Amino acid sequence: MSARARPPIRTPARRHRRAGRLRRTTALPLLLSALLATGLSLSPAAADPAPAAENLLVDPGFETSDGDGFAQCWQRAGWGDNTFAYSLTTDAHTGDRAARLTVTDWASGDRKIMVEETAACAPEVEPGKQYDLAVHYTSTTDNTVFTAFRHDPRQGWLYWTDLKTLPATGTYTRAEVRTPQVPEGTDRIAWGVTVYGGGGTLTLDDAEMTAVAVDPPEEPQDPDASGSWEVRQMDAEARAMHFVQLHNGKVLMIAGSGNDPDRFAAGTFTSHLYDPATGEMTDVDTPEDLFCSGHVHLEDGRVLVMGGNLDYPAADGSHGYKGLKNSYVFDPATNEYTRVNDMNAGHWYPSATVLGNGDVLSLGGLDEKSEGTVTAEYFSADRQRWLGLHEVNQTWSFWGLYPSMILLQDGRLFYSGSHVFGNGLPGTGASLYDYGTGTITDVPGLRRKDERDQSMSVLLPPAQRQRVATFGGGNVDSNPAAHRLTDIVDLGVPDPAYVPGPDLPRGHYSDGTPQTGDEGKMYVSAVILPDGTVLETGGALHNRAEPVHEASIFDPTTDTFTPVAPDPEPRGYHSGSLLLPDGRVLSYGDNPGDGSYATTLSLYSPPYLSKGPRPDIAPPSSREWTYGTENRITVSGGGQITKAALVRPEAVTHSSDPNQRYVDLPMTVHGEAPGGGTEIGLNLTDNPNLAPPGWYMLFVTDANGVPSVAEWVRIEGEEQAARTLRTEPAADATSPKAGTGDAEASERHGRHGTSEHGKRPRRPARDVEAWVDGCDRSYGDPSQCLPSVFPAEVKGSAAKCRWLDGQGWKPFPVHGRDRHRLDTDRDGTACGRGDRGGAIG
Ligand SMILES: [Cu+2]
Repeated sequence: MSARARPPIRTPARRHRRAGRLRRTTALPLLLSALLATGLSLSPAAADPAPAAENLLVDPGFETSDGDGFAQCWQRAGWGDNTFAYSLTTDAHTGDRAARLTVTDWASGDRKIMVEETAACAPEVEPGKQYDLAVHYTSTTDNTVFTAFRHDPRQGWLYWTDLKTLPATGTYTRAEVRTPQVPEGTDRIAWGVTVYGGGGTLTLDDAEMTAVAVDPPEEPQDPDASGSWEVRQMDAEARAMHFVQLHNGKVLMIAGSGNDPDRFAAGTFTSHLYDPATGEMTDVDTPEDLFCSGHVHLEDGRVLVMGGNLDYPAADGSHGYKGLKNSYVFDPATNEYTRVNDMNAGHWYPSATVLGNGDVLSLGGLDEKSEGTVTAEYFSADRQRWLGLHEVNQTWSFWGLYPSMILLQDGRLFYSGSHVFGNGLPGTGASLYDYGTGTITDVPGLRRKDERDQSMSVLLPPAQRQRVATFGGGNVDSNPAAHRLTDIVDLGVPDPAYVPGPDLPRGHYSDGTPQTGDEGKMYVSAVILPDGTVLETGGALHNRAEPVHEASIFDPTTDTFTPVAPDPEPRGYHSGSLLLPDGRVLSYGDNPGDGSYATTLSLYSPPYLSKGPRPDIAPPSSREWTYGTENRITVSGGGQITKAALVRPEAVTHSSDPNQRYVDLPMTVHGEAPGGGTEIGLNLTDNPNLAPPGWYMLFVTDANGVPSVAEWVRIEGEEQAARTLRTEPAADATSPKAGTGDAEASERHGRHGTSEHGKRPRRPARDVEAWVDGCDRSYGDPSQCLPSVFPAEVKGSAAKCRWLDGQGWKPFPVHGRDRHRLDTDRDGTACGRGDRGGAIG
């Protein structure tokens, strides 16, 4: 088995765009109302567990012929290059017949036995409800999986999700799985069992589909649905902008020189360990200036840190920031950094994405000469080292700074268009990148792609849905007012395109003034929460100025924002947020233009923490999980469990954490556990690209929407499966077209899209302005950032000085050319007393 795509069987239906499904309401979450409705409609009989629930399937035992060699309401579906045979066999579990599928000569694709996608056969379902699916089966192959499709009255049939792997068995075995909550806009579902990869014989009989009776949720105990913030003073000056959640519960805070050239000159590089339970901070010896490095969790929970700051820009503008080649591994067991081999080029602001095989791909940033690096870097988990220049597939593309590169289920990377500093990339500003083939395909639809500087992208829950949202953004070079735009792309369809999502809700500035019109924010933080929603918080209107206090929760089942209590602290440049294992969110940082740095941390308790008792997961008997297996846990307390998920711990900086993901775990409810509580089987996907190996936070959420505290579990990479790097284009429907579209895109990007790896001529590094971060260094102290371009409404010397005053600036020195004419009396101090009165106003 290799990491692979699981393409749809219904390609035409899936080609439909999702336009029109997005709503703009911010009313009571639809999920809650759906649950309430479900609860209220329960009859007394349904609340009693004794009577068997109604089987919703037509001909569940494959007994009635459809007159065409198969059973009524069951279809023979599939695609790709393979040989297959369907039959009805008398080798039945009960009754006279069972359905059989034999696949031989498999080269690609899959074959399925599944419920017919018609109104007469596919059961009606209610959004928000869950369903138990079961079947008796025998199989000669492990490459089988429950697959579900859903029907949207406007878009037709759509692939929904894979649910559970069915291991090979020679005797009839019952397999059962509970679906996730049915998404809004779904009126029917169809499902079946897929055989993919290799070959084999699958026999099915006595299928069942029953609605899950849900206990009415408890009334929320706290009528305030906004959540609450606690602000803590740090007990050490940290100036950290890299926050990494470790699997021992601590948070690694990396500052390096903390964006302070004086500390850089003094060789003062710092990191701290933060304990959210006690608030305690511990120093960590930091070998190098890891300011502006990249970071990602390795499979064993250690943190790979790459690149960082070789030098600050020269005051005379002769060079800009320079990137380090160095790389370190931080080990939570010893709290030490250990050096690994250098990368092939320097990287200041590199990306870091863990792949399905546990390897890491790092792209972009500035090199040792302060130029945009075009060298891709590849860390081998097996060899625990960065590969040499020509061991890595090079496209010699410049990906920008902190490009958001998100791993998709077929092994490709999605460049979301979210990045740091200045304009987006040429073309549409978003693309699909196939590392194996070096193919880069533009993805259209991202609005204002040149104003996505310090926007934030997130792979929306669940990862299986393959949707990415990009929130807000600005541009430090042109310094427009940051916007409110949110765009969403469904990457599970053949030709993905961003479509508009709901605008970010408007917030307030620090003085209480409300935002108006299109005013939005850059420096956005987006954090996946344990209940499958996303908290969006923090940000500012302009380059290192005018913090916006606004937070809201995005619900990916309805595509709506619900405003919640905002962080009382400003969280602009060099801020970030991450999910803690107890379900709270930690927000940090703010590094405005005057060079100061936030000394507080904010802890957000989402509304679900004041909605009643929390379910509790007993410590799992095994914390080592493997792909395609069912893992049993015991849950007690709280309400009925409706969902379970693995959430990857964050390693976030600069509004970027492309590895953040929420992997849905379809459940099999096994009933009362021997020692009390409920025993639940959690089915882990067999696709490592959906859940790369490593430590995850396991959460369950009850019918009341209350999540548990996390238990830590580790997904172990399967040696052969996971280590196979995908080197071929995605199969059939999901593959990027190799034709003219690609060539055009490559042309626009200045990239070579067709020649073989290793033979591509090396392209030169990209010239990047010395003042890439939008700061005019002729003014102020080295740590300060006077905007190269002032906000549009701030015109004239006096107005600029008044505006700076409002942003906390004191009179400051002028070193070079006084481009903004802030030192009108030419005494070497800008915005001093003599510069204010008579200035050009
Ligand atoms: Cu930075």
